[in-house]
Amino acid sequence: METQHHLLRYQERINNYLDYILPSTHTEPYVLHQAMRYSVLNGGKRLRSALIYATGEALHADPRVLDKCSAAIELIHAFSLVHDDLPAIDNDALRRGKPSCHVAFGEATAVLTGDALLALAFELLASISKKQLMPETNLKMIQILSHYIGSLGMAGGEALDVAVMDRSINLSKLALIYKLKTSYLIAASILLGALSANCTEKEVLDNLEKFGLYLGLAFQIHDDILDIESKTEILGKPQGSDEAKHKPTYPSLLGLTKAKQKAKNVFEKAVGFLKKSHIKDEELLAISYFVLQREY
Ligand code: GRG
Repeated sequence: METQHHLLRYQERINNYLDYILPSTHTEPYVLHQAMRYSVLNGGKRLRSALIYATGEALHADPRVLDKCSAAIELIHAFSLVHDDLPAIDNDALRRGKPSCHVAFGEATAVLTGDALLALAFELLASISKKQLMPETNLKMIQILSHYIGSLGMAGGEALDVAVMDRSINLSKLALIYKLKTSYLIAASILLGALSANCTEKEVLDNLEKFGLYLGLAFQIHDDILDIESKTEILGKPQGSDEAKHKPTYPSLLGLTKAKQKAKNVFEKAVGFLKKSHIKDEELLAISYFVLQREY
């Protein structure tokens, strides 16, 4: 109940803000702007922005800074999904219950949509005013985010993911792939929330980062489980596609029961680090529970 309440509040807020900052479809290039809006304003759960708002509010951040950080993360996340769905990568035709960007607009536009979303994300972050945030903290945000989505983060995780398709790997390799491709963006969201409040205390940031990394792993293992147990209509993407593509997952390596136990253990570890950060955690915890409660 609490989880639902907080998530809905943050979803409404970020959806309105994203609608406001995305270029109009009446501005050239029309089709590119249609594709950008189509790929962002199409009903994502907005978990990452909810984590930013909840972390930032716990530390009394300026709401205008939180809006910009949340939008930047959602734009990057949408970019990663558009490119992930491309024929050259996962070749998925359905995303958030609708035709994927390349199916709706063609591959060239989908590639450019990703490029433009990434550029817009960093333009937004760099536009935070020095009255709202110390410039060195703003720069740190940009450094953290660009590092966590580059070759040592999300893009690197995706490269490894593509390389192991159809191959057998062990659990530690899979854990590395999940950390890079999923956990780093979730950890970056939480760190951006804290930095929005000018929080620079190393111990707090270290514990929050670990909270994010473990939460991200729990999220991705639960995603593997949903791919087996949920339905295409609920997921908004094809159920069973991991198995169909012979993708290594936690359930494929451990079995379903052990994978579920692993997700719970990892989630508890995440909560342990959140507690160690000593920040006000009511809303963050409510949002975190959604990671394992969600059905899509
Ligand atoms: C951004 C530099 C840069 C590169 C991108 C294509 C790519 C490299 C990365 C893709 C990574 C990827 C698809 C990871 C999967 C993460 C995941 C479980 C996504 C689904 O997240 P949800 O369920 O999606 O939060 P919604 O639709 O709710 O937003």
